[in-house]
Amino acid sequence: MQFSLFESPNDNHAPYKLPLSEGDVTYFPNALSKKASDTFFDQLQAELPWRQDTIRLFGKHVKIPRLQSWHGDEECTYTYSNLTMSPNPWTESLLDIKKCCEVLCGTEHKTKFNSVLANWYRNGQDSMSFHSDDEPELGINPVIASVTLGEARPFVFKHKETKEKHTQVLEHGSVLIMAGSTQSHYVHGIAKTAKPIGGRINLTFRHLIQRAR
Ligand SMILES: O=C(O)CCC(=O)C(=O)O
Ligand SMILES: [Mn+2]
Repeated sequence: MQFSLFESPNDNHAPYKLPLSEGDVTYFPNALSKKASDTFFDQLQAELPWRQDTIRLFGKHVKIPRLQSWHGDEECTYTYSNLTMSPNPWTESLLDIKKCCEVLCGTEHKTKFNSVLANWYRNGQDSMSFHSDDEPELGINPVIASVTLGEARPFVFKHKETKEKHTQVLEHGSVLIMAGSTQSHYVHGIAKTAKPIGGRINLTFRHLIQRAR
């Protein structure tokens, strides 16, 4: 790695907790330097084996509105929406970013990640519908680190019962850490937009728990 991963800290870069009534979400703007973020965006776009998967929704087969690539340790097979993904191997860029997220999680959450879902939103028509990251493999109260590279997009939390909403624009080089009971109480998603916008890559680092065989 020939560049600094972290910006030198200043007031604009200070992390803050989102004002959610439940759960625990911390936003780190500019967690990665501009140069590192630009480089990672280009590398990941070129290197990852991106695919547009099909899921079953209300009995129908539909293409998901984005490209994705699942990576992780050998044993990290992941299933969501009836889609089972075997892990692609780690790349050097993914390992560098993983290390950075583990440092950010350091003092408070002490998490080591063993897998990552990469999503490539090619334009404003690509999106992710409301969901929680609450698959059984993630365990109770998972810590998930979400890295944004490229176009900034609004990320919306919606409380499952009160319907309270909170929007955080996720900027280039930012990391959002979701922890505690966040997934139990909220769904989250990225809406489509008619605005002509550029591409965005999002990486969600996770720790999958291996079931006893
Ligand atoms: O693109 C994002 O910011 C959200 C991604 C996400 O929620 C997921 O991968 O589960
Ligand atoms: Mn999610």
